[in-house]
Amino acid sequence: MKKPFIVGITGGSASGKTLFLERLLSTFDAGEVCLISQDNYYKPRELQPIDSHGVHNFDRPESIDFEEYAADIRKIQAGETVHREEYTFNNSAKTPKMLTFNSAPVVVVEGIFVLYYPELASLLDLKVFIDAKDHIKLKRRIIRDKVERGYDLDDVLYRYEQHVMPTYEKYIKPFMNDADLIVPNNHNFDKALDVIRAYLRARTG
Ligand code: UZR
Ligand code: MG
Repeated sequence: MKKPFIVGITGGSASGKTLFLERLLSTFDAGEVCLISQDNYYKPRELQPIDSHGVHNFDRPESIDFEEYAADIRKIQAGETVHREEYTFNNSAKTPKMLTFNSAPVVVVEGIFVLYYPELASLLDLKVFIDAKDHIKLKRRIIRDKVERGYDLDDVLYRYEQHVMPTYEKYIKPFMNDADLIVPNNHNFDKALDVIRAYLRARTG
């Protein structure tokens, strides 16, 4: 098998990374693409940094076990299969699934810090940055955190102001300059998705 082609997708929280990937991956067969998300490499809650108000901060680069993440990406790049327990966010009632990542011609690496860590960024053959305006990200984040992650509004706003925004400014946005492609996602990303899909399609043949 040819060496997998590795695409990194980053952008601020709630910029639309996951939706972009759902749309992208839905047009490929399971064996053609492998998605390995940074979400599944959060360190356990008890190891998360605590801010000055005693609140866990999940938006620090050290919140992620990037060494394990990079090691697993390298394994997939070498054609191996990787197993990893799903990360269930705030939802302790949810039993984590065991995830299996099979190597594939196209491997997608997604998360807020994939360009920040040189160990991760250096593995990427194509770097995509999804960019949305701050008020749009906040709106999406309020809705998502309520529906999918079970946080209440005060909690969402506190984290957004105290953790998410400072992280975006310091650890995410500066790396926009390192991206090969920037996809604006304030309204929709349909054309950019078509272009990226066709480019990756050519790499699965
Ligand atoms: P995306 N996150 C949680 O909400 N709960 C956790 O247990 C772990 C992480 C959030 C994290 C970050 N911050 O902003 C976001 N907080 O997940 C990254 N608080 O995910 O890129 O899909 O928005
Ligand atoms: Mg996401």
